[in-house]
Amino acid sequence: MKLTNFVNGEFRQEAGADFVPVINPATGEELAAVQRSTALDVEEAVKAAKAAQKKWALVPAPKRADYLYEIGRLMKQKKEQLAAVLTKEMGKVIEEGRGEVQEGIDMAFYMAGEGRRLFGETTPSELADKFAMSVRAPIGVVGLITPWNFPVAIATWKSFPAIVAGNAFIWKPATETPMMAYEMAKIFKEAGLPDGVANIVFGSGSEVGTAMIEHRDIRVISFTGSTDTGRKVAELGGRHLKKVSLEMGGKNAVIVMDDADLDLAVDGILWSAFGTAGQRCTACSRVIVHRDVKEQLQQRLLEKMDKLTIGDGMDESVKVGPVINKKALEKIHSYIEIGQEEGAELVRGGEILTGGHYDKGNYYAPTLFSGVTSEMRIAQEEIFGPVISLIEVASFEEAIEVNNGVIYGLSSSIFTADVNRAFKAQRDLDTGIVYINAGTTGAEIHLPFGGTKGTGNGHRDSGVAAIDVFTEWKSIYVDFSGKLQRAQIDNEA
Ligand code: UN1
Repeated sequence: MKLTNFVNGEFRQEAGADFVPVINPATGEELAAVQRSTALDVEEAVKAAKAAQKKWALVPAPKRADYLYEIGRLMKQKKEQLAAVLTKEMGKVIEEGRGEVQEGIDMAFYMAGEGRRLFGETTPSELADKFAMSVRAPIGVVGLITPWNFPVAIATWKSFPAIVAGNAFIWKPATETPMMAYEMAKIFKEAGLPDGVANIVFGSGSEVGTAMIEHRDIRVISFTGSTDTGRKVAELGGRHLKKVSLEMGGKNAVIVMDDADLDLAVDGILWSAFGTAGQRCTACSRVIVHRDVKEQLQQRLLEKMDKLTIGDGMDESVKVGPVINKKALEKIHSYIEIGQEEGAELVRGGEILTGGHYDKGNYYAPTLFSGVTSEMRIAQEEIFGPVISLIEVASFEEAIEVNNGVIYGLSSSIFTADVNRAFKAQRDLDTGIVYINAGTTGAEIHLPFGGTKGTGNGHRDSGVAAIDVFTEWKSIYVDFSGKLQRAQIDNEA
Protein backbone atom coordinates (compact mmCIF):
# COMPACT_ATOMS: atom_id res chain seq x y z
CA MET A 1 0.00 0.00 0.00
CA LYS A 2 1.40 3.36 -1.04
CA LEU A 3 0.38 6.35 1.01
CA THR A 4 0.43 9.56 -1.00
CA ASN A 5 -0.36 13.14 -0.05
CA PHE A 6 -3.94 14.31 0.35
CA VAL A 7 -4.31 17.70 -1.28
CA ASN A 8 -7.45 19.52 -2.35
CA GLY A 9 -9.59 16.49 -1.58
CA GLU A 10 -7.52 14.07 -3.67
CA PHE A 11 -4.90 11.45 -3.00
CA ARG A 12 -2.12 12.52 -5.31
CA GLN A 13 -0.36 9.93 -7.43
CA GLU A 14 2.99 11.63 -7.69
CA ALA A 15 5.10 10.42 -10.56
CA GLY A 16 8.66 9.83 -9.44
CA ALA A 17 7.93 10.36 -5.72
CA ASP A 18 10.21 8.78 -3.20
CA PHE A 19 8.74 6.38 -0.59
CA VAL A 20 9.76 5.35 2.92
CA PRO A 21 8.63 2.05 4.51
CA VAL A 22 6.20 2.01 7.45
CA ILE A 23 7.19 -0.73 9.89
CA ASN A 24 5.09 -2.48 12.53
CA PRO A 25 7.19 -2.04 15.70
CA ALA A 26 5.79 -5.25 17.17
CA THR A 27 6.67 -7.56 14.30
CA GLY A 28 9.07 -5.76 11.96
CA GLU A 29 6.57 -6.30 9.15
CA GLU A 30 6.43 -3.66 6.43
CA LEU A 31 2.88 -2.32 6.51
CA ALA A 32 3.00 0.32 3.80
CA ALA A 33 5.23 2.86 2.13
CA VAL A 34 4.77 6.57 2.62
CA GLN A 35 5.60 9.41 0.29
CA ARG A 36 8.64 11.49 1.11
CA SER A 37 7.44 14.90 0.02
CA THR A 38 9.35 18.01 -0.92
CA ALA A 39 8.93 21.76 -0.50
CA LEU A 40 7.09 21.76 -3.83
CA ASP A 41 4.40 19.51 -2.38
CA VAL A 42 3.97 21.97 0.48
CA GLU A 43 3.62 24.78 -2.03
CA GLU A 44 0.89 22.94 -3.89
CA ALA A 45 -0.98 22.12 -0.68
CA VAL A 46 -0.82 25.73 0.51
CA LYS A 47 -2.25 26.93 -2.78
CA ALA A 48 -5.21 24.60 -2.40
CA ALA A 49 -5.68 25.46 1.26
CA LYS A 50 -5.55 29.17 0.64
CA ALA A 51 -8.25 29.05 -2.02
CA ALA A 52 -10.44 26.75 0.09
CA GLN A 53 -10.03 28.79 3.27
CA LYS A 54 -11.46 31.95 1.70
CA LYS A 55 -14.78 30.18 1.17
CA TRP A 56 -14.57 28.13 4.37
CA ALA A 57 -14.26 31.23 6.53
CA LEU A 58 -17.60 32.43 5.14
CA VAL A 59 -19.44 29.25 6.12
CA PRO A 60 -21.20 29.99 9.45
CA ALA A 61 -19.41 28.31 12.34
CA PRO A 62 -22.42 26.13 13.34
CA LYS A 63 -22.42 24.79 9.77
CA ARG A 64 -18.68 24.18 9.85
CA ALA A 65 -19.35 22.26 13.04
CA ASP A 66 -21.78 19.97 11.22
CA TYR A 67 -18.83 18.48 9.34
CA LEU A 68 -17.17 17.73 12.66
CA TYR A 69 -20.28 15.94 13.90
CA GLU A 70 -20.13 13.81 10.76
CA ILE A 71 -16.38 13.19 11.17
CA GLY A 72 -16.99 12.14 14.78
CA ARG A 73 -19.81 9.85 13.73
CA LEU A 74 -17.65 8.16 11.09
CA MET A 75 -14.79 7.74 13.54
CA LYS A 76 -17.17 6.13 15.97
CA GLN A 77 -18.52 3.80 13.31
CA LYS A 78 -14.96 2.76 12.31
CA LYS A 79 -13.52 2.80 15.82
CA GLU A 80 -12.40 -0.83 15.89
CA GLN A 81 -10.80 -0.70 12.46
CA LEU A 82 -9.01 2.57 13.24
CA ALA A 83 -7.74 1.20 16.56
CA ALA A 84 -6.23 -1.80 14.77
CA VAL A 85 -4.41 0.40 12.26
CA LEU A 86 -3.15 2.52 15.12
CA THR A 87 -1.88 -0.43 17.12
CA LYS A 88 -0.15 -1.93 14.09
CA GLU A 89 1.71 1.17 13.06
CA MET A 90 2.45 2.65 16.49
CA GLY A 91 2.61 -0.41 18.73
CA LYS A 92 0.42 0.67 21.66
CA VAL A 93 -1.77 -2.13 22.96
CA ILE A 94 -5.17 -2.44 21.31
CA GLU A 95 -7.07 -1.30 24.40
CA GLU A 96 -5.09 1.94 24.29
CA GLY A 97 -5.54 2.11 20.52
CA ARG A 98 -9.28 2.14 21.11
CA GLY A 99 -8.85 4.73 23.85
CA GLU A 100 -6.91 7.01 21.57
CA VAL A 101 -9.49 6.79 18.81
CA GLN A 102 -12.11 7.59 21.46
CA GLU A 103 -10.10 10.67 22.37
CA GLY A 104 -10.41 11.80 18.74
CA ILE A 105 -14.15 11.09 18.69
CA ASP A 106 -14.62 13.09 21.90
CA MET A 107 -12.66 15.96 20.40
CA ALA A 108 -14.84 15.94 17.28
CA PHE A 109 -18.06 16.27 19.24
CA TYR A 110 -16.61 18.74 21.72
CA MET A 111 -15.27 21.04 19.03
CA ALA A 112 -18.45 20.68 17.01
CA GLY A 113 -20.27 22.14 20.01
CA GLU A 114 -17.82 25.02 19.93
CA GLY A 115 -19.25 25.94 16.52
CA ARG A 116 -22.26 27.34 18.39
CA ARG A 117 -20.14 29.24 20.87
CA LEU A 118 -16.83 30.66 19.64
CA PHE A 119 -17.60 33.40 22.11
CA GLY A 120 -16.32 36.89 21.61
CA GLU A 121 -16.85 39.83 23.96
CA THR A 122 -18.77 43.05 24.00
CA THR A 123 -17.16 45.88 25.93
CA PRO A 124 -18.44 49.34 26.78
CA SER A 125 -16.83 52.08 24.73
CA GLU A 126 -15.38 55.12 26.47
CA LEU A 127 -17.35 57.30 24.06
CA ALA A 128 -21.11 57.84 23.92
CA ASP A 129 -23.09 56.22 21.11
CA LYS A 130 -20.31 53.88 20.27
CA PHE A 131 -20.32 50.11 20.43
CA ALA A 132 -17.22 47.99 20.99
CA MET A 133 -16.75 44.25 20.62
CA SER A 134 -14.05 41.73 19.96
CA VAL A 135 -14.63 38.64 17.88
CA ARG A 136 -12.58 35.58 17.07
CA ALA A 137 -11.54 35.63 13.44
CA PRO A 138 -10.05 32.68 11.56
CA ILE A 139 -6.34 33.02 10.92
CA GLY A 140 -6.08 31.49 7.46
CA VAL A 141 -3.91 28.54 6.53
CA VAL A 142 -2.38 26.79 9.52
CA GLY A 143 0.33 24.14 9.76
CA LEU A 144 0.09 21.11 12.06
CA ILE A 145 3.09 18.94 12.87
CA THR A 146 2.25 15.87 14.94
CA PRO A 147 4.19 13.06 16.63
CA TRP A 148 4.05 9.28 16.27
CA ASN A 149 3.09 8.48 19.88
CA PHE A 150 -0.51 9.72 19.49
CA PRO A 151 -1.01 9.55 15.73
CA VAL A 152 -4.67 10.49 15.80
CA ALA A 153 -5.59 12.13 19.13
CA ILE A 154 -3.04 14.92 18.93
CA ALA A 155 -3.95 15.56 15.31
CA THR A 156 -7.58 16.01 16.35
CA TRP A 157 -6.61 18.40 19.17
CA LYS A 158 -5.20 20.65 16.50
CA SER A 159 -7.16 20.06 13.32
CA PHE A 160 -10.66 20.12 14.80
CA PRO A 161 -10.37 23.54 16.47
CA ALA A 162 -8.65 24.78 13.30
CA ILE A 163 -11.63 23.57 11.22
CA VAL A 164 -14.38 24.92 13.44
CA ALA A 165 -12.66 28.30 13.68
CA GLY A 166 -12.66 28.67 9.89
CA ASN A 167 -9.08 27.81 8.96
CA ALA A 168 -7.71 25.39 6.38
CA PHE A 169 -4.78 23.25 7.38
CA ILE A 170 -1.68 21.49 6.13
CA TRP A 171 -0.90 18.53 8.36
CA LYS A 172 2.45 16.80 8.43
CA PRO A 173 2.08 13.57 10.41
CA ALA A 174 5.10 11.71 11.76
CA THR A 175 6.79 9.49 9.18
CA GLU A 176 6.49 6.50 11.53
CA THR A 177 2.69 6.72 11.71
CA PRO A 178 1.21 7.96 8.43
CA MET A 179 -1.50 5.31 8.16
CA MET A 180 -3.76 6.96 10.70
CA ALA A 181 -3.45 10.23 8.83
CA TYR A 182 -4.42 8.41 5.66
CA GLU A 183 -7.47 6.97 7.42
CA MET A 184 -8.40 10.43 8.63
CA ALA A 185 -8.09 11.81 5.08
CA LYS A 186 -10.59 9.18 3.94
CA ILE A 187 -12.92 10.22 6.74
CA PHE A 188 -12.61 13.92 5.86
CA LYS A 189 -13.57 13.02 2.31
CA GLU A 190 -16.44 10.78 3.32
CA ALA A 191 -17.77 13.47 5.64
CA GLY A 192 -17.90 15.83 2.67
CA LEU A 193 -15.49 18.38 4.10
CA PRO A 194 -14.91 20.85 1.26
CA ASP A 195 -11.79 20.11 -0.79
CA GLY A 196 -8.69 21.95 0.33
CA VAL A 197 -9.80 22.57 3.94
CA ALA A 198 -7.82 19.52 5.10
CA ASN A 199 -4.51 18.71 3.42
CA ILE A 200 -1.92 16.14 4.39
CA VAL A 201 1.70 16.29 3.28
CA PHE A 202 3.83 13.35 4.34
CA GLY A 203 7.46 14.02 5.02
CA SER A 204 10.63 12.49 6.28
CA GLY A 205 13.53 14.52 7.57
CA SER A 206 13.10 18.26 7.92
CA GLU A 207 12.30 19.44 4.39
CA VAL A 208 8.51 19.48 4.69
CA GLY A 209 8.45 20.97 8.19
CA THR A 210 10.94 23.67 7.25
CA ALA A 211 9.00 24.56 4.11
CA MET A 212 5.84 24.82 6.20
CA ILE A 213 7.40 27.08 8.82
CA GLU A 214 9.01 29.30 6.19
CA HIS A 215 5.92 29.59 4.02
CA ARG A 216 4.50 33.11 4.21
CA ASP A 217 0.93 31.88 3.76
CA ILE A 218 1.03 29.45 6.69
CA ARG A 219 0.38 31.72 9.61
CA VAL A 220 0.33 29.36 12.55
CA ILE A 221 2.47 26.34 13.33
CA SER A 222 1.13 24.00 15.97
CA PHE A 223 3.78 21.46 16.88
CA THR A 224 3.94 18.51 19.24
CA GLY A 225 7.16 16.56 19.49
CA SER A 226 10.60 16.54 21.02
CA THR A 227 12.09 19.55 22.77
CA ASP A 228 15.06 19.54 20.38
CA THR A 229 12.88 19.80 17.31
CA GLY A 230 10.49 22.20 19.03
CA ARG A 231 13.32 24.58 19.74
CA LYS A 232 14.24 24.58 16.03
CA VAL A 233 10.60 25.17 15.11
CA ALA A 234 10.47 28.12 17.51
CA GLU A 235 13.70 29.63 16.20
CA LEU A 236 12.72 29.38 12.57
CA GLY A 237 9.17 30.44 13.35
CA GLY A 238 10.48 33.45 15.25
CA ARG A 239 12.51 34.55 12.27
CA HIS A 240 9.36 34.42 10.15
CA LEU A 241 7.18 36.03 12.85
CA LYS A 242 4.92 33.00 13.05
CA LYS A 243 2.53 32.21 15.80
CA VAL A 244 4.05 28.98 17.06
CA SER A 245 2.33 26.70 19.57
CA LEU A 246 4.62 24.08 21.07
CA GLU A 247 3.96 20.97 23.16
CA MET A 248 7.15 19.13 23.97
CA GLY A 249 8.76 16.91 26.55
CA GLY A 250 8.05 15.99 30.12
CA LYS A 251 9.77 14.47 33.11
CA ASN A 252 6.61 13.72 35.01
CA ALA A 253 6.58 12.50 38.57
CA VAL A 254 4.22 10.67 40.86
CA ILE A 255 4.64 11.71 44.48
CA VAL A 256 3.74 9.09 47.06
CA MET A 257 3.32 10.45 50.59
CA ASP A 258 3.51 8.41 53.78
CA ASP A 259 -0.28 8.53 54.18
CA ALA A 260 -1.04 7.35 50.64
CA ASP A 261 -3.12 4.35 49.67
CA LEU A 262 -0.13 2.35 48.44
CA ASP A 263 -2.03 -0.15 46.32
CA LEU A 264 -3.74 2.68 44.49
CA ALA A 265 -0.41 4.46 44.06
CA VAL A 266 1.19 1.32 42.62
CA ASP A 267 -1.63 0.95 40.09
CA GLY A 268 -1.36 4.62 39.16
CA ILE A 269 2.39 4.36 38.67
CA LEU A 270 2.20 1.16 36.64
CA TRP A 271 -0.43 2.55 34.31
CA SER A 272 1.24 5.88 33.75
CA ALA A 273 4.81 4.59 33.54
CA PHE A 274 4.41 1.42 31.50
CA GLY A 275 1.22 2.12 29.54
CA THR A 276 2.15 3.01 25.94
CA ALA A 277 5.57 1.55 26.90
CA GLY A 278 6.30 4.87 28.59
CA GLN A 279 6.04 6.74 25.31
CA ARG A 280 3.66 9.48 26.37
CA CYS A 281 4.72 13.05 27.00
CA THR A 282 2.67 12.62 30.16
CA ALA A 283 4.27 9.31 31.17
CA CYS A 284 5.50 8.94 34.74
CA SER A 285 9.26 8.54 34.78
CA ARG A 286 10.01 9.61 38.36
CA VAL A 287 8.48 8.32 41.56
CA ILE A 288 9.11 10.67 44.43
CA VAL A 289 8.41 8.67 47.54
CA HIS A 290 8.38 9.47 51.24
CA ARG A 291 11.17 7.51 52.91
CA ASP A 292 8.82 5.89 55.44
CA VAL A 293 6.95 4.02 52.70
CA LYS A 294 9.74 3.61 50.16
CA GLU A 295 10.59 -0.04 50.82
CA GLN A 296 6.94 -1.07 50.87
CA LEU A 297 6.13 0.81 47.70
CA GLN A 298 9.13 -0.62 45.86
CA GLN A 299 8.22 -4.12 46.94
CA ARG A 300 4.65 -3.85 45.74
CA LEU A 301 5.70 -2.17 42.51
CA LEU A 302 8.14 -4.97 41.69
CA GLU A 303 5.54 -7.63 42.37
CA LYS A 304 3.18 -6.09 39.84
CA MET A 305 5.89 -5.16 37.33
CA ASP A 306 6.93 -8.79 37.19
CA LYS A 307 3.43 -9.73 36.12
CA LEU A 308 3.23 -7.30 33.18
CA THR A 309 2.81 -9.10 29.87
CA ILE A 310 4.97 -7.70 27.10
CA GLY A 311 4.40 -8.34 23.43
CA ASP A 312 2.43 -7.49 20.30
CA GLY A 313 -0.32 -5.07 21.28
CA MET A 314 -2.81 -6.79 18.96
CA ASP A 315 -2.93 -9.57 21.54
CA GLU A 316 -5.62 -8.48 24.03
CA SER A 317 -3.78 -9.99 26.97
CA VAL A 318 -0.63 -7.90 26.42
CA LYS A 319 -0.19 -4.88 28.69
CA VAL A 320 3.09 -3.41 27.39
CA GLY A 321 3.77 -3.14 23.67
CA PRO A 322 6.99 -2.43 21.79
CA VAL A 323 8.73 0.92 21.48
CA ILE A 324 8.56 2.70 18.19
CA ASN A 325 11.87 1.74 16.53
CA LYS A 326 15.43 0.52 17.01
CA LYS A 327 16.72 4.03 17.55
CA ALA A 328 14.32 4.50 20.46
CA LEU A 329 15.36 1.14 21.86
CA GLU A 330 19.00 2.20 21.83
CA LYS A 331 18.28 5.59 23.33
CA ILE A 332 16.34 4.03 26.22
CA HIS A 333 19.07 1.47 26.73
CA SER A 334 21.80 4.11 26.82
CA TYR A 335 20.22 5.49 30.00
CA ILE A 336 20.86 2.25 31.85
CA GLU A 337 24.59 2.78 31.75
CA ILE A 338 24.17 6.48 32.47
CA GLY A 339 22.10 5.67 35.57
CA GLN A 340 24.49 3.04 36.82
CA GLU A 341 27.50 5.28 36.34
CA GLU A 342 25.72 7.97 38.33
CA GLY A 343 25.31 5.51 41.19
CA ALA A 344 21.65 4.54 40.85
CA GLU A 345 20.73 0.97 41.60
CA LEU A 346 19.16 -0.96 38.73
CA VAL A 347 16.57 -3.12 40.46
CA ARG A 348 14.60 -4.49 37.48
CA GLY A 349 14.79 -4.57 33.71
CA GLY A 350 17.47 -2.59 31.96
CA GLU A 351 17.52 -4.81 28.92
CA ILE A 352 16.40 -5.08 25.35
CA LEU A 353 14.25 -8.21 25.23
CA THR A 354 15.45 -10.93 22.89
CA GLY A 355 14.47 -14.42 21.81
CA GLY A 356 11.37 -15.69 19.97
CA HIS A 357 8.99 -12.98 18.76
CA TYR A 358 10.97 -10.35 20.69
CA ASP A 359 13.68 -10.49 18.03
CA LYS A 360 11.30 -9.24 15.36
CA GLY A 361 10.11 -6.16 17.22
CA ASN A 362 11.47 -3.50 19.55
CA TYR A 363 10.81 -4.60 23.10
CA TYR A 364 12.24 -3.12 26.25
CA ALA A 365 11.89 -4.63 29.71
CA PRO A 366 9.99 -2.51 32.25
CA THR A 367 12.78 -0.98 34.29
CA LEU A 368 13.11 0.36 37.81
CA PHE A 369 15.99 2.33 39.25
CA SER A 370 16.20 2.89 42.98
CA GLY A 371 18.40 5.20 45.05
CA VAL A 372 18.09 7.95 42.47
CA THR A 373 18.79 11.55 43.38
CA SER A 374 17.21 14.53 41.73
CA GLU A 375 20.29 15.83 39.96
CA MET A 376 21.09 12.56 38.16
CA ARG A 377 20.57 12.60 34.41
CA ILE A 378 18.07 9.72 34.64
CA ALA A 379 16.00 11.98 36.92
CA GLN A 380 16.33 15.02 34.68
CA GLU A 381 16.19 13.93 31.04
CA GLU A 382 13.24 12.56 29.14
CA ILE A 383 13.87 8.87 28.39
CA PHE A 384 10.56 8.16 26.62
CA GLY A 385 10.45 4.49 27.46
CA PRO A 386 9.35 2.10 30.23
CA VAL A 387 11.84 3.29 32.84
CA ILE A 388 11.11 4.70 36.30
CA SER A 389 13.42 6.19 38.89
CA LEU A 390 12.60 6.09 42.59
CA ILE A 391 13.68 9.21 44.45
CA GLU A 392 13.39 9.16 48.23
CA VAL A 393 12.37 12.32 50.11
CA ALA A 394 11.86 13.22 53.77
CA SER A 395 8.92 15.63 53.56
CA PHE A 396 6.08 17.03 51.49
CA GLU A 397 8.04 20.24 50.87
CA GLU A 398 11.01 18.31 49.56
CA ALA A 399 8.74 16.27 47.30
CA ILE A 400 7.36 19.43 45.73
CA GLU A 401 10.86 20.84 45.30
CA VAL A 402 12.10 17.67 43.60
CA ASN A 403 9.06 17.57 41.36
CA ASN A 404 9.65 21.15 40.25
CA GLY A 405 13.41 20.77 39.92
CA VAL A 406 13.44 19.76 36.25
CA ILE A 407 13.33 21.82 33.07
CA TYR A 408 9.95 20.39 32.08
CA GLY A 409 6.48 21.07 33.47
CA LEU A 410 3.84 18.91 31.82
CA SER A 411 2.15 16.61 34.32
CA SER A 412 2.49 15.66 37.97
CA SER A 413 0.62 13.63 40.52
CA ILE A 414 0.40 13.12 44.26
CA PHE A 415 -1.02 10.26 46.26
CA THR A 416 -2.06 11.40 49.72
CA ALA A 417 -5.02 11.05 52.07
CA ASP A 418 -4.53 14.54 53.47
CA VAL A 419 -6.88 17.04 51.84
CA ASN A 420 -4.76 20.00 52.90
CA ARG A 421 -1.68 18.53 51.28
CA ALA A 422 -3.65 17.72 48.15
CA PHE A 423 -4.79 21.32 47.80
CA LYS A 424 -1.33 22.68 48.55
CA ALA A 425 0.09 20.32 45.95
CA GLN A 426 -2.27 21.41 43.16
CA ARG A 427 -1.17 24.98 43.86
CA ASP A 428 2.56 24.37 44.20
CA LEU A 429 3.28 21.71 41.57
CA ASP A 430 4.69 23.66 38.65
CA THR A 431 3.13 21.70 35.80
CA GLY A 432 0.29 22.38 33.37
CA ILE A 433 -1.56 19.27 34.56
CA VAL A 434 -1.85 18.00 38.14
CA TYR A 435 -3.50 14.80 39.34
CA ILE A 436 -4.52 14.04 42.91
CA ASN A 437 -4.67 10.32 43.71
CA ALA A 438 -4.25 9.29 40.07
CA GLY A 439 -1.23 8.75 37.82
CA THR A 440 0.22 11.34 35.43
CA THR A 441 -1.58 10.26 32.25
CA GLY A 442 -5.17 10.38 31.11
CA ALA A 443 -5.87 14.02 30.31
CA GLU A 444 -9.41 14.62 29.02
CA ILE A 445 -9.91 16.55 25.79
CA HIS A 446 -12.15 19.32 27.09
CA LEU A 447 -9.47 20.68 29.43
CA PRO A 448 -6.43 22.59 28.21
CA PHE A 449 -3.44 20.31 27.61
CA GLY A 450 0.11 21.54 27.93
CA GLY A 451 2.85 22.45 30.28
CA THR A 452 5.03 25.07 31.85
CA LYS A 453 8.76 25.79 31.43
CA GLY A 454 10.57 23.65 28.81
CA THR A 455 7.41 21.73 27.93
CA GLY A 456 5.87 24.50 25.91
CA ASN A 457 5.75 28.15 25.07
CA GLY A 458 2.61 29.23 26.84
CA HIS A 459 0.02 27.85 24.45
CA ARG A 460 -2.30 24.94 25.07
CA ASP A 461 -3.73 22.19 22.92
CA SER A 462 -7.21 20.83 23.44
CA GLY A 463 -9.91 22.36 25.59
CA VAL A 464 -11.25 25.79 24.79
CA ALA A 465 -7.66 27.06 24.94
CA ALA A 466 -7.04 25.47 21.54
CA ILE A 467 -9.40 28.02 20.02
CA ASP A 468 -6.94 30.73 21.11
CA VAL A 469 -4.24 29.15 18.96
CA PHE A 470 -6.38 29.05 15.85
CA THR A 471 -8.14 32.40 16.03
CA GLU A 472 -7.09 35.99 15.90
CA TRP A 473 -8.82 38.54 18.12
CA LYS A 474 -10.42 41.28 16.06
CA SER A 475 -11.67 44.41 17.85
CA ILE A 476 -14.55 46.22 16.19
CA TYR A 477 -15.81 49.72 17.00
CA VAL A 478 -19.14 50.94 15.67
CA ASP A 479 -19.74 54.66 16.13
CA PHE A 480 -23.43 55.50 15.80
CA SER A 481 -23.18 59.12 17.04
CA GLY A 482 -23.02 60.54 13.52
CA LYS A 483 -20.11 62.84 14.42
CA LEU A 484 -16.35 62.60 14.79
CA GLN A 485 -15.56 61.32 18.28
CA ARG A 486 -11.89 61.10 19.14
CA ALA A 487 -10.96 58.46 21.68
CA GLN A 488 -8.70 59.61 24.49
CA ILE A 489 -9.45 63.26 23.57
CA ASP A 490 -13.19 63.92 23.29
CA ASN A 491 -14.03 61.90 26.37
CA GLU A 492 -11.90 63.93 28.75
CA ALA A 493 -13.69 64.51 32.02
C1 UN1 B 1 0.98 12.64 24.94
O1 UN1 B 1 1.49 12.15 25.90
O2 UN1 B 1 1.67 12.95 23.97
O3 UN1 B 1 -3.06 12.50 28.92
C2 UN1 B 1 -0.47 12.84 24.85
C3 UN1 B 1 -2.75 11.53 28.24
C4 UN1 B 1 -3.36 11.38 26.87
C5 UN1 B 1 -2.65 12.23 25.88
C6 UN1 B 1 -1.17 12.10 25.93
N1 UN1 B 1 -4.75 11.75 26.92
O4 UN1 B 1 -1.97 10.69 28.64
